[in-house]
Amino acid sequence: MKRRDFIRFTSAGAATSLLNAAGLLSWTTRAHAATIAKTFYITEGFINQIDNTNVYFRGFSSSPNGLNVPGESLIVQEGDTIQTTIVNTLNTSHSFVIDGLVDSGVIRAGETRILEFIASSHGSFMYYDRINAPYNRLLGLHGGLAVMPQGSSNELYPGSPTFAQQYFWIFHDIDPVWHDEIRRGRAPNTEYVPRYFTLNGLSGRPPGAPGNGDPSLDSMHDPRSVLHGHIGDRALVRIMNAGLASHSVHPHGNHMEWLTENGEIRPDVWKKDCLYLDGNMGALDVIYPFEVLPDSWPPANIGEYPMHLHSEMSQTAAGGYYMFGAITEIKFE
Ligand SMILES: [Cu+2]
Repeated sequence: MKRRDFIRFTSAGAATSLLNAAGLLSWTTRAHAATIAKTFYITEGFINQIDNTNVYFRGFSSSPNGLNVPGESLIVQEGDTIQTTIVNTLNTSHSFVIDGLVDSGVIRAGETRILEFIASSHGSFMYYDRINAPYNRLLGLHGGLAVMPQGSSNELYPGSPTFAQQYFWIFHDIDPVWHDEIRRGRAPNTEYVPRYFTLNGLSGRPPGAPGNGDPSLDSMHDPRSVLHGHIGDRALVRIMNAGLASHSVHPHGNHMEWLTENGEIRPDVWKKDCLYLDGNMGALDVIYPFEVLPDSWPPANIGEYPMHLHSEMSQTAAGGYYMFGAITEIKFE
């Protein structure tokens, strides 16, 4: 019997164990399975938006006093045992679900539940709360899980095109009226009107705006979201949609290699400029290849390009603040 590793993601150590100095998700293969331990605290709070509205959220947070929306991204290897401890600090019932891998059932108010399950298949997954669906997920109870194929450090699935680095792009859209109704324990009875659009929990803060350049506020400077690399630093992007709005995802500079759609491997890998992302838990896996820009003359191999969504609404906040939506940057260094 081979030695079994036990890896604990603590609240303080989690970010550093997953993100290197540049903010990239790092990964090295292990010859044998490990047990991965992670504690999530279900917490609540208000997040101040650019128009000064305080919007209520709940999250799978890495500390009892924090509020992480989305929850911290996890990366494990196929065959690993994942031991998640869910501490429900709220006075409402919640759950922790990864379709195909684990379903906690109801975790009651104040309850702590330890779940142990095997990461039995590789791919990109959303963990989320399915109680009162989709409301608790919309309030922020969601996050990303990457399961690497066994023994592989550079493939999405065995035989897939290879990559050199990987990211999560978790999109979300927020109707503050719905959030407030759910906070009061009621089911929303108004039409869904998303007012804020986020990428990994943040929106763009264009030059001159409060928070511009602050990586904790500005999605255009958040190292979890900004793709950066040199020519050849092929970037796997695990795209998921926690919100209800569908999107057209458009990174400029290069086309994307389209590997999966809603968990299904594409029969052929196409290169696409824009990709449709379904609302309500749509998912895509793509590789942004960091190639010399195909249409530039003279050939460009450095520069900065946006990733935005091709519906104008998604690029706004509060019904009008343009460039305060779901956007980030791609940096050829
Ligand atoms: Cu575009």
